[in-house]
Amino acid sequence: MTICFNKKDLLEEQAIEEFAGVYKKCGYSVLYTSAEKEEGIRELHELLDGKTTAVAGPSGVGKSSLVNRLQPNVQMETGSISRKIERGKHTTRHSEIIPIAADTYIMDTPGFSTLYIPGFEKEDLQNFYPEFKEYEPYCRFKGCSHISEPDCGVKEALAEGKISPLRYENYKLLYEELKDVKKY
Ligand SMILES: Nc1nc2c(ncn2[C@@H]2O[C@H](COP(=O)(O)OP(=O)(O)OP(=O)(O)O)[C@@H](O)[C@H]2O)c(=O)[nH]1
Ligand SMILES: [Mg+2]
Ligand SMILES: [Zn+2]
Repeated sequence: MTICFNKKDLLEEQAIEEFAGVYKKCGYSVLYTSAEKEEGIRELHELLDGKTTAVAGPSGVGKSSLVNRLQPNVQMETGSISRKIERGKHTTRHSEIIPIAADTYIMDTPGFSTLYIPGFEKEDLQNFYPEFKEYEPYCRFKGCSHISEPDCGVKEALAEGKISPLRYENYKLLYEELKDVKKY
């Protein structure tokens, strides 16, 4: 599985490598693009070839801008980032499927601001952190959430630098978000 990070042009070379390293260690491939500077677009085309793919990501990361680079014959609307809230403005309001090559389609989708997927429970989240798996046998409790339980193998691995703090902090953030959804 490959994760595409857009807006490469806004990152320093060192940050690019650090960031890619974190995700590669977790078993993902990483592709950096810049829709603005037209970088990585050919590689992205190759990855998508022969498949139907949906973009997914927060509002304002440049999903529609990438779609426009992949298919110059369409012009999906793009929107600037709000300076005040430092987020996108939810420019794309509906999903649209666009042919970009033979048997190859890309679907532009609205960005999200929280991770709310019907039926997706906070307990499911850790399945998307494959690097936690090998430390789970060291958790005292079965079904440990690795958040506040004592004797947690994942938190021990974190303390020993075996798990990336960036990944763990993201996990915690998303876990809290999914927990809050339940209240409504
Ligand atoms: N610096 C930089 N800016 C970019 C890049 N790609 C897109 N942008 C800018 O980011 C802003 C948001 O781009 P969009 O393509 O509208 O983002 P989106 O992900 O489709 O946003 P939503 O439709 O709201 O989900 C625009 O101002 C783009 O010009 C990039 O590679 N580098
Ligand atoms: Mg968009
Ligand atoms: Zn645990």
